[in-house]
Amino acid sequence: MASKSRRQAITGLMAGAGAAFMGLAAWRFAYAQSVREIQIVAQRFKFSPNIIALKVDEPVLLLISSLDYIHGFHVPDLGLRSDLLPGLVTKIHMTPKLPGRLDFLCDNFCGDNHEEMHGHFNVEV
Ligand SMILES: [Cu+2]
Repeated sequence: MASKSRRQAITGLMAGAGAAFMGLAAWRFAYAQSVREIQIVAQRFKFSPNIIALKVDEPVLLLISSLDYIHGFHVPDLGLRSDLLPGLVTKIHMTPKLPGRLDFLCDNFCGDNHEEMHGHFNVEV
């Protein structure tokens, strides 16, 4: 009797874990379907594009490539930054929560016109 109920408990646990896994898989699939991908190219001394429209609560995946240097990608208002290694695609997930302008900039000194290397997101409702 005890072993039967334990077996039922274990079966129940496995079913629960399976359901949780399926739920996670479904969520990941739904997220992958809905996330908008935005390609950004970094090279001395610009980001292309450098003005990007976003929507509040819309998840996006930034795919950032550097062509020539380990530039930085920094969004001060979100406390978000990453190094951009040439030859790799740097992936950054973000979902803006407020409308307005979000500046981004290169924060790795990359040469004489480094200060010109910046852009911004326009986040609209
Ligand atoms: Cu740079």
